[in-house]
Amino acid sequence: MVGVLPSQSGTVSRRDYEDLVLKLHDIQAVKFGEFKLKSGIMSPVYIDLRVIVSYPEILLRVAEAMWDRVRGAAFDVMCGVPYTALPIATTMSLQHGTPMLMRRKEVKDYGTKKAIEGAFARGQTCLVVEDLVTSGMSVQETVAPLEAEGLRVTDVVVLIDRQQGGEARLAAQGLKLHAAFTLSFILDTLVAAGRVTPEVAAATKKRARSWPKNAVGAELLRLMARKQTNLSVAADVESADAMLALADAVGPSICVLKTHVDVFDVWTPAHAEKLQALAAKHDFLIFEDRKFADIGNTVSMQYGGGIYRIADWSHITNAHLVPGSGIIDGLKKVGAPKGRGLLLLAEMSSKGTLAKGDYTAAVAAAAEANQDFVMGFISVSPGSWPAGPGAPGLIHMTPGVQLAKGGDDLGQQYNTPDSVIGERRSDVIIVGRGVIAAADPAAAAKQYREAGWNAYLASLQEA
Ligand code: 5BU
Repeated sequence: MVGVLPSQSGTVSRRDYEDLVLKLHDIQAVKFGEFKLKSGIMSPVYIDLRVIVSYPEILLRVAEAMWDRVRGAAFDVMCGVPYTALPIATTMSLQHGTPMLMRRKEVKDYGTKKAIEGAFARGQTCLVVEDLVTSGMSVQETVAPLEAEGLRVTDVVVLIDRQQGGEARLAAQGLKLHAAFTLSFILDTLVAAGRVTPEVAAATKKRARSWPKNAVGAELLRLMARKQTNLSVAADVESADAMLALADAVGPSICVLKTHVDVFDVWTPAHAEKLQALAAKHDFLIFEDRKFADIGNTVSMQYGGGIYRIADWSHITNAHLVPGSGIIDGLKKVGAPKGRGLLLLAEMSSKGTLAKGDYTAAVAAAAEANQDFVMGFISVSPGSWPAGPGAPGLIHMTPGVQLAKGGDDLGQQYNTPDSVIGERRSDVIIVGRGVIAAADPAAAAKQYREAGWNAYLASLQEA
């Protein structure tokens, strides 16, 4: 056995991981090109780890690479997700003496057949072993029957994280994801070895998604997963009181309430307090769409002070990058100590916008360099940015959304939720008049929520 262990110390080095990527590519467990998936969508990457069973040495290395990642996690038993992960879990069990359980794939929750095979006691902790995580949904199908048997599940280990939101989805359920590889790591390794062109790698990374570094960004992804909504309503109504009433009405359907409080006649700290109470009641985040655009020193005063004191109550605000990156520093000085997040305007929905091309690319670079405070973008078509939609942990929020394509007579241009989330690859739809001008805004918000979330789930599965 010793001869095939990845390294003599028993821990797996970066070189070992890179070497294993090349081996997986050799046996065509990971392939690049254009592949048509079940959904009919074309994908530049195809991963099929079932072939690993035919290569015992690679199977052993895979199991060791995954074991290395969960060092430090505490568990009594392990359960592989059927079928591809079963031989991997078995190998880990044999190598390290941790007992294994098996989930029956065919058993739903009827009859007397056992859903979980093996010997275990209620209250034991079970590690879930999976080959690949995309959106995290198949892992959840294994976690549910384990928990129904009284087992605790806190950690999940996978060979490959495709970076399609799985980590966020699992974190929302209190599950920590450990991955031997991210898709980005695999791509970087194959590009370095000359096996994949940088163009194919860039096309693949366009779809990648990882966990946000900014706390508000992370909270937004958790909130979206637990509340099953990617709808933000733009509360552009006539008064602060009307805004509060709207927030209460659409609250159950939204992840973010977007405000323009400078359009109201009156704004007091009491309004801010009431809005915060509604955010807590309905579980949504507040986004004051202030579009800061001055030098760092000025925006820090505008953000923290004045009549509005935006940083005191708004989880999220946004800024143009026209002044240069000093604007991020100025806002961060005020917002970071309060745990806030910033969106940069990379594109706008209005006709003739100058935010495009090189400007958009510069915004993406500034966001990537400031991910502690910048949580994402206001964007319109991130899926068609030449260098991909920005760093994988950044979130895209897109205004100019209605159920029918169109516009208004002042330059606004509308796309549908399907187009914005599916084709243009944004995360959150921002809807103003589509909801607030409807006869029943609460009902309209439900409709937009459903359209947005269905498109979001479909986009996670395509990957
Ligand atoms: P509408 O009623 O859905 O058109 O409202 C859109 C909202 O989004 C409104 O509050 C605008 O100020 C905001 N918006 C936008 O429409 N386009 C942009 O590029 C940006 C913000 Br940034």
